[in-house]
Amino acid sequence: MKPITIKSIHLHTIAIPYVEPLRTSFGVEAEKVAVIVEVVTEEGVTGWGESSVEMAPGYGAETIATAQHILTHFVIPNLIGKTIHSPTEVPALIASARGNHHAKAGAETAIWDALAKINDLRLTDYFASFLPEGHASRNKATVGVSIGIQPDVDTTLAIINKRLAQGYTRIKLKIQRGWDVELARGVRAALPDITLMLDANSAYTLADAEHLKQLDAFNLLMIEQPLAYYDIYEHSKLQPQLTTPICLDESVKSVNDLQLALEVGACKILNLKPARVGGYTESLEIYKVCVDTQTPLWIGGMLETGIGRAANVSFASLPGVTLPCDISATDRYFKEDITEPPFTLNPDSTINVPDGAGIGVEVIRERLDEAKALWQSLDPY
Ligand code: OSB
Ligand code: MG
Repeated sequence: MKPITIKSIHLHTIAIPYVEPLRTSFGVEAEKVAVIVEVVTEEGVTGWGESSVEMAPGYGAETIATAQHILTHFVIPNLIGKTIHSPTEVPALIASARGNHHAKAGAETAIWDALAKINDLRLTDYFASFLPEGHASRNKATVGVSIGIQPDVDTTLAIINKRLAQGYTRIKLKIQRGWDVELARGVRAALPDITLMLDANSAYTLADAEHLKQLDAFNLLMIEQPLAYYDIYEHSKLQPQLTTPICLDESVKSVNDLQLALEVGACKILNLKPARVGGYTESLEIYKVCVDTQTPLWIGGMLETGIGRAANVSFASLPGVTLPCDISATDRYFKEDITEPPFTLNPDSTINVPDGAGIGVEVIRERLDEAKALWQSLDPY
């Protein structure tokens, strides 16, 4: 395998208008924002990664400003001039900065991309090379769609029906206090057979257990992150009270968190967002634990641009990812992305892994510049 030597790293803070914002229990943002990481190597290769954070610390603690700060002062200085033989060396190189997983994941992904490109490998095949035999890419990811909080059940049903007609076969609905049991009842009455799940984004406490038990009546695939964003303990008290499987998202930030959660019975399913765990090196460790423990696994999303989406589709195509992922077609998020070609949905609710080396999509410089200009005009801080 050819190594790379890192010559320079450039950050691009961008904003892209959403076609349809996603309202969650923690809020709504009108534009997709992210810090895009561009790694340039001495060999002349450019790698791309996405630090998927939001303007507000509503999902996790990180924001655009923290990602810029941590990358600029504590991550990039530890990478410049380094010769890297394997992307799995990166977490140790940047470990002196604690936490800040979303920020670090952008840099780590860009290095995965650069090393994959210099070795003429698709990212998906590069990931598989770190796994036991039998884990080759399926070349496509099975996906669903995430639907935000709506004003009423009828509006929600209209959106679900639109998504089903487009070919999505797994529907995730965001819920919050006061928008849960009646929603599930209304949707199930109209659509008794669809594959349906709910995501609470930490809207409840353990004191809501009796209330949440009502959701067991609606044949849900899972309920995602009902309790606090940092909690494993109380989820282990809630899971035995529900027949609906709990899926953790926010509170699993490492392979250790997952091992703890499985040992105490806090969840039966994992939503792995590579960004949330610091990138793909840690994601591969989590993947192996899920395979070994036969824990159903899927890849979550943060409404990524094509850069983050391409890497996530590449990972989601691995066979240990057993449930439909939160990775939808480009047109569900944006009129125009900063990459080409767009991701499209196949009739079997899958999205293809791009053909080219690395992330396999091309960053369009003029669109990146436009997205940077939109960020500058927003100036939300
Ligand atoms: O909890 O899964 C989540 C988006 C932003 C922050 C948190 C979440 C989400 C999604 C998006 O559900 C799913 C997607 O990218 O399509
Ligand atoms: Mg979630």
